[in-house]
Amino acid sequence: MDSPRPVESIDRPKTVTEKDQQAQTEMIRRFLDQADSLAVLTGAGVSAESGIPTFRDAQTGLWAKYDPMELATPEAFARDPALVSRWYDERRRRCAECEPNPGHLALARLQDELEAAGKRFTLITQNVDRLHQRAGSRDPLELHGTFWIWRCTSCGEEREERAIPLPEYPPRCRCGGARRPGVVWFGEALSESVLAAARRAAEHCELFMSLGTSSLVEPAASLGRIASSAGAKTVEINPQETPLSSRVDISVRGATGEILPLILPAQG
Ligand code: BV8
Ligand code: ZN
Repeated sequence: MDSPRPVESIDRPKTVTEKDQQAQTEMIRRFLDQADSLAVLTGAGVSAESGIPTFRDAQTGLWAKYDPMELATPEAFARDPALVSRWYDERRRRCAECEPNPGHLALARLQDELEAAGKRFTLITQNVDRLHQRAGSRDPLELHGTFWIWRCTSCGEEREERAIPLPEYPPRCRCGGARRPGVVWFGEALSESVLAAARRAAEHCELFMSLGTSSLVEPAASLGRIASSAGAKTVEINPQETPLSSRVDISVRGATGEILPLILPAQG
């Protein structure tokens, strides 16, 4: 099993000094104290320090010759349901061997602290690995679904599939239909109710944090723009610059597993 990448291996521009970062985390903590509602959008970068490759990372081994953007489509599943379900099974196996990292745990604690203080907290995730739930986060909005739920392409029956490895590729429903992962593929519409709830949270929050996402995938990436246009304070944490970086109030060049524990109120 690939061990989780040490944080220092994450390529981080050298320009940001520790002092800058300290000033940024103090300012984020002030934003948190002042805000009565927080909406957080997470992307694959939040799971990176658990050892789960992001969509931007080169794929390895058997999957090196495939482009995730190609595999994560209804066309790919229609063309080769066995290959695509094998790809998801490989990702599920790797995920089952990984643990939530300090970034996931900090977000779960942040939700506890804010909700205990009567504040509103909404976690919106693009990730399909459910590491947020394993870290203790409650009721995340899963914009892109999850590969722990599989749905029959014939009768539509949905059920949690925890068997690793899957019994066959693709797994079969009782009705004989092929089951597909319960994720939203490129070219597929997101759940209207989940997207509406995420948009509402972005519109009404006083503080919006965009964490570990390249801000390239729509309509998830529009949430940061909605929040900043609605007047929320906005924060981004990412070792790399993204299309959102120039729009946010604070853009921290750092790893979420490193930075998020620093913005939590001191353990009291
Ligand atoms: C749709 C599930 C319409 C599958 C995924 C405009 C409007 C609407 C749609 C589009 C549009 N323009 C283009 C589109 C089409 C498309 C799209 O956005 N394409 C992009 C690529 C241009 N969007 C869609 O198809 C969406 N559907 O709009 O449908 C419609 C309406 C009606 C009827 C029919 C159709 C559906 C998109 C959902 C796709 N499914 N996931 C699966 O996982 O297998 S998205 C997939 O990509 C993952 O969820 C992943 O999260 C996401 C990639 O984004 P990130 O999470 O940001 O991950 P990424 O790898 O990109 O970046 C990682 C970041 O982490 C990096 O910035 C890196 O620097 C950073 N990082 C690394 N380490 C760390 C870190 N950060 C912090 N700490 C670290 N340690
Ligand atoms: Zn069925």
